[in-house]
Amino acid sequence: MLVIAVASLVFAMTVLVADDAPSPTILTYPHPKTIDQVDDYHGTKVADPYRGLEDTDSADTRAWIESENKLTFHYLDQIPYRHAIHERLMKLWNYERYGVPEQQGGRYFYQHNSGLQNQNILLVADSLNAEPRVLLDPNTLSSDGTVALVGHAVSDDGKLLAYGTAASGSDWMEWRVRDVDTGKDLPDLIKWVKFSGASWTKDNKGFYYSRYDAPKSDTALRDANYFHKLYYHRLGSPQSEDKLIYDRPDNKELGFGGNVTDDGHYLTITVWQGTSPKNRLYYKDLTKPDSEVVKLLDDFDAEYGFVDNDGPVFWIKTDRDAPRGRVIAIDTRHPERANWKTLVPQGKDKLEHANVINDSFVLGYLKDAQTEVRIHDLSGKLLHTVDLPGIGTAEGFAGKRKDKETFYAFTSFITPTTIYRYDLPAAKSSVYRQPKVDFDSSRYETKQVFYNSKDGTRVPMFITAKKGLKLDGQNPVLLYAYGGFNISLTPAFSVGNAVWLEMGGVYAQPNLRGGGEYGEEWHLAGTLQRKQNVFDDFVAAAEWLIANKYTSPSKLAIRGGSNGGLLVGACMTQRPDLFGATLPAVGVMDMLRFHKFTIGWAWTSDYGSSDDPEMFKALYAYSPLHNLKPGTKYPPTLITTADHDDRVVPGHSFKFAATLQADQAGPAPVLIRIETKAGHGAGKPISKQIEETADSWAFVARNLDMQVALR
Ligand code: X98
Repeated sequence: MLVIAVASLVFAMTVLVADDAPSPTILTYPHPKTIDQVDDYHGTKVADPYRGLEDTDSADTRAWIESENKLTFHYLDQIPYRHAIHERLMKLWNYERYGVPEQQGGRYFYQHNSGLQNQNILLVADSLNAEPRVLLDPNTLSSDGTVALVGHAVSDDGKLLAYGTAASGSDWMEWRVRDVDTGKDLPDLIKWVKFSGASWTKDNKGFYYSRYDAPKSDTALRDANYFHKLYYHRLGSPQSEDKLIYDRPDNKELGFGGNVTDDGHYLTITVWQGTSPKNRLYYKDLTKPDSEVVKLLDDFDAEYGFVDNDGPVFWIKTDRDAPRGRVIAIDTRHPERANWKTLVPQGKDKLEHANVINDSFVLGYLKDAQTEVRIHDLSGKLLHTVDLPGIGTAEGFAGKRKDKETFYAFTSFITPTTIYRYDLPAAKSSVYRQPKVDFDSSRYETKQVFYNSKDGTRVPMFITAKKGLKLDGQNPVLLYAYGGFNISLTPAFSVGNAVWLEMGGVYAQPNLRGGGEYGEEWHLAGTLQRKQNVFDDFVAAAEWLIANKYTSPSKLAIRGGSNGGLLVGACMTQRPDLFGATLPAVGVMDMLRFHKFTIGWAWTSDYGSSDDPEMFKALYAYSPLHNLKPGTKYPPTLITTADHDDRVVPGHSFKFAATLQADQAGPAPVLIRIETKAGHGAGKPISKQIEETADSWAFVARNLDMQVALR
């Protein structure tokens, strides 16, 4: 039975769908070629029959991708309310959005989207309230919106824009330079940039950036990235003449980020080894021609984030002896540890962000995963706390020491991102840009609960649902988390989640160990041999939601992307009974081989590596690919990935999908949706985001047996 009722209100269409589609049929899956690949890990033999799927360009893999997509889209096409979900997503997404303004040379630069533009455009205004003009519209760079603006840097005088674009979602970028007055590009072109921004010298004659050597083969989307190099590009010269500033031919894993200090005196060089938050900090005196690189902090013993400098005194945000962070001063003339001064000591909240504006420290903290911003004077004394518009996430707060204003974006699960201007001398926020979204946030509320994980650790979880929710164990719940890499998951509005709420769903977001919400101890508690804690925290969140009558296993969906895709993969293999649907997106599924592709080696600080016998045991125990068991009834699963994902190569999802399809003993569908001309997620065109979200929600709704009622 299909009932479609159109309400009389002009803009509100109600689509009620009682889905009594035929009882599930077992799907017939494509059979990819298998080989007798067996690897020996420290004496343990591990088969990898679908190894061929790692070669995403082979004819066999291409044929398999085509068959899988055909099956997936055939399944999705039959879900009656998929189209209505798509329509509602389109309608809700269609609102004017602004980014956080950045002021350079008196001009204001910010991103803007009129609603459904595939890519945000970059606007410039000659003063705060002047009419802006388009400086760069990435939508003109491709016919299908697959070229994105992924980085930019404006020169201090506001006259030049260095900008990086990426095609089809790849991490590889090309950088160009645009004249802000004329809106025309200069001839400069820089290729093979990855994991880099750009930082202008104060004479506006060039900028620092980092890159790799041009790949020698046509497998640039899979090959490991080593030997990062820091360069200076002088405007008007070809890339071949760029000056190599720093590289380390003796250590292929070191990476470099160059940044010119606001006073123009120094180039700071942040040295990283993978995604570990620990870094080295070097600098170079730019006032002296060909000055040497000084190794200020060279121990990789903690995070050292350069904040600003007062002449030779560097202000640094560090977690050295302060896992939740503090601000220190290091006099570069006497840099010995004994001379360091603590300006803002560690407190009970996690210090996430530090900047110097209006001769004061603007410090962003996380208090149980919610933002608090405090202003301290330059001696470290607390002056006041910024009055934020609510409980949620506030990000931005960029500026220079003498600036009197800064801007920030405020968002929560039910508050679309609003841009505020903060007047520092007056200590006052005012709305700069307020979006108008066709979403009635007054019908919903967010609660934060705390639950105990398997080992008794107290874990926070945000739950957003309609007001007056009945706790009868029957609510469809979408449980989403990340749990790794020191990344904090804080409240944010998303159109996809808003539509999920409108569909009658509950959205739950726990802050698992491995994240950065409570500092480095919390992060480390979810790494290496302790990674199982992350999965235990997620499973405990699911069990809490069930025990507290929010939902039941057949009504509970889990979703996560990237490291969160691993989370979903590990949890569904460990507890196939606990979930009604699973959505692992762009996940790391082969924990024995992830380090062999692109930047995968960089994640060994969180994961360890199968090259190490002890870590092999730990990884093999939870690796999603290696813990699928034939004859198991797995929950309905929609795996998503994309052909140009060079962060987590799609081979992970391909091998996981093929194995899961082969091992599935139950009637639930196991599908893989492979997006084309797309990557890990950054820069994905809105049209593709809408299609993918509609397909995911339709799949979940169908499998949780939801009565979809959309406004
Ligand atoms: C990354 O792999 C981030 C990739 N990456 C960057 C940038 N710098 C890096 C430095 C070292 C290692 C990786 C770096 O993007 C970068 C710097 C400046 C400007 C732009 C980029 N991440 C992990 C990831 O994607 C966790 C989040 C970031 N994973 C995928 C971990 C497992 C799955």
